[in-house]
Amino acid sequence: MILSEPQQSLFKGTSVLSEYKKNLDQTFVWGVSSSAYQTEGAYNVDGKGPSIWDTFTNENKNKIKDKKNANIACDFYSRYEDDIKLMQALGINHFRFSISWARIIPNGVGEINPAGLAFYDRLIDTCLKYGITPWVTLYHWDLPQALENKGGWTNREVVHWFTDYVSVCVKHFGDRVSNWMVMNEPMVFVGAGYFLGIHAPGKRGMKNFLPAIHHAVLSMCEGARTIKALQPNAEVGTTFSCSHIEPYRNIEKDHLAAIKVDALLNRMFIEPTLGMGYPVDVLTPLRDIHKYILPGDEHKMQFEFDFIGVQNYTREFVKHSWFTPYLKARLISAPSRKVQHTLMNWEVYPEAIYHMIKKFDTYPGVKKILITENGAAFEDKHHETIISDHMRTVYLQDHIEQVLKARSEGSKVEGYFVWTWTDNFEWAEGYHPRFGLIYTDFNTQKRVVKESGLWYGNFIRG
Ligand code: GCO
Repeated sequence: MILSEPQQSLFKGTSVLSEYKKNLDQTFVWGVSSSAYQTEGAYNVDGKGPSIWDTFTNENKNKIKDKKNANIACDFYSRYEDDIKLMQALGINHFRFSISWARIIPNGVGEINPAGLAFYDRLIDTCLKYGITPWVTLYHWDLPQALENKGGWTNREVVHWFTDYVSVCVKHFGDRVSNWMVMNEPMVFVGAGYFLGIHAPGKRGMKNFLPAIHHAVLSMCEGARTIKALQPNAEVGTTFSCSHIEPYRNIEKDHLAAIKVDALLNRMFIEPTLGMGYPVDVLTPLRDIHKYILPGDEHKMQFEFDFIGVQNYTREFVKHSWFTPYLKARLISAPSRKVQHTLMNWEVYPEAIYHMIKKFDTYPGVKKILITENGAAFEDKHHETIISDHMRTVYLQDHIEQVLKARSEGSKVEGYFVWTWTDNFEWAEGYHPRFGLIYTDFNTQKRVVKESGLWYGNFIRG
């Protein structure tokens, strides 16, 4: 897509950013991210089995803010080719998407669905045809419902179910896919799905949370080993959510609360994989996780990932709170602090991503970092020919600047993916918060490039 002169000048970005970009080598990866459940739709066609998100959204309508589901979502299942063509037109060469386990193996274990494999064959082949490198996430939260009926992530058997599924994918797609991410944000799907009950499958409490954490860690590492065994040259990563954490007041109680929240949100999943064990020394209420660790697990729960995906959006302030069970800590929201925030009520604080890169960079076992998600939900303004989303453009510019600053100081960050390509289904928040570079009209499925999309494409192309 070619921009007119006035459009180009709109999108210059900061001069610091341009300087960083100029000095960057060609190998830095610029891409966009998405996930299967949030975009594909086609929830029950061509032999796909139901996932926990199909059940959660269709059976518990009150769990989702606008009572919607992703049965259709962006209809990416039929529109993928147009979306990829548009990606190419903007100059985006790297696309991160996920595979739906229940499309490949409808019951989670056993029989494989050829139509499911065929869909991802078409998708991957189309990416390659348009010069776009696929980055594939194997698990972005949509567990087959049949496996949830047997306990889901709380059942240790899930490790075998998962590695079997991973091996089907790698055997089938490994000739064309060389960048894999085993999981997306385990803390979020385990915390929100098996402790707070606000995401699928809606389970709560320590008795679900602790086994789900441990089985997710085992699956992440055993899944990664499965990929490497079948495809030794593959680049194998996994992704972690994280927020920069600060104490609300400069008092000891808040400092201690911040240490606990940091351990829970930022350290719980990466540290065991690096051989450091769970951070239960500061998270004493989670000590019982040891009940689920069997002899031999110490090795199974470690893996030397080729890269880790860091997913950051904001920072959080933490205050001591007697009333919060277990943690005795609570987050002070951005609106109540009266600071600039997105439609998710997340503070806009670009330095957070810099701090997170530095934090992960100091772990000796981390070989390479990619920012696999960063982006923002803001209100879009519709004009006749263009959708203006200046706030998103500025958000991206400021965050990318921080990423490149960390890199210029020697941090091993080697790529950046915007969350997200098209507006899509934002889990329990429904369709209201739009994160896309591309506007989706959910009635007609028409796509319109937003200003942020034009800027990002222009920026990548230099
Ligand atoms: C996540 C998921 C995405 C979200 C995004 C915005 O990281 O939570 O990967 O699916 O849509 O982060 O909340």
